[in-house]
Amino acid sequence: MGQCYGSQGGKFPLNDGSSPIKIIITGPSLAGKSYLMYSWVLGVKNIIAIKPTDLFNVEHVTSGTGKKFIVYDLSGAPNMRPRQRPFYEATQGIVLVVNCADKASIDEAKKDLDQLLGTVELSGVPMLVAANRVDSPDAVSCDDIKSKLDLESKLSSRKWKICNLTEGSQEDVDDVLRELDMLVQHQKQ
Ligand SMILES: Nc1nc2c(ncn2[C@@H]2O[C@H](COP(=O)(O)OP(=O)(O)OP(=O)(O)O)[C@@H](O)[C@H]2O)c(=O)[nH]1
Ligand SMILES: [Mg+2]
Repeated sequence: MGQCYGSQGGKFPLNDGSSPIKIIITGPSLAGKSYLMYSWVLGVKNIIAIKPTDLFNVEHVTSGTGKKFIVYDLSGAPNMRPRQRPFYEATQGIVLVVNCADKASIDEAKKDLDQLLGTVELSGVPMLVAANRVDSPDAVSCDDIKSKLDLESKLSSRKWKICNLTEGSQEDVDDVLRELDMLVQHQKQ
């Protein structure tokens, strides 16, 4: 079982259960965003090579419990950010992927987090932080990501969680989807 830690808070929902839940995956370049999305679609064992994302990829994903999601995997390239704003509309859950094995990526993720928190369309939307490659040599730990990104304080007004993603673990990628779904469902209550 992958490890997830978090806290609660937050506001409005949009989905009555008949449409797929809209998720965006965001974070720095090479953080592992597309890897995560295609792990949901194909399974970790079936991923061979992934190209950097030009602007976005979109896929329909069905969880193990039959829950349906529409997932927008956004490019991490900073020059694409202004063109990504239309994808934020009606988002119900955000995944912020951080590459724990790359200190520069963690600094980038801090900037990404601040940009997301300042975006009115995403106000109050639950966020799951995926600590990718947390098992790599010299990786920053999940707890360090929590404090470096100041998650407790910055995400205090929305539902959030941080989950580990360890190399090749389907269980971990499935946990991310399950935990994000739980955040979205709690948000609706
Ligand atoms: N084996 C393994 N490879 C990974 C993992 N995460 C990412 N990768 C690889 O690292 C490279 C970058 O990952 P992507 O998922 O394409 O990164 P991204 O965040 O989508 O990057 P952009 O599209 O450029 O913003 C790809 O070659 C992936 O196959 C992981 O957890 N395990
Ligand atoms: Mg990508």
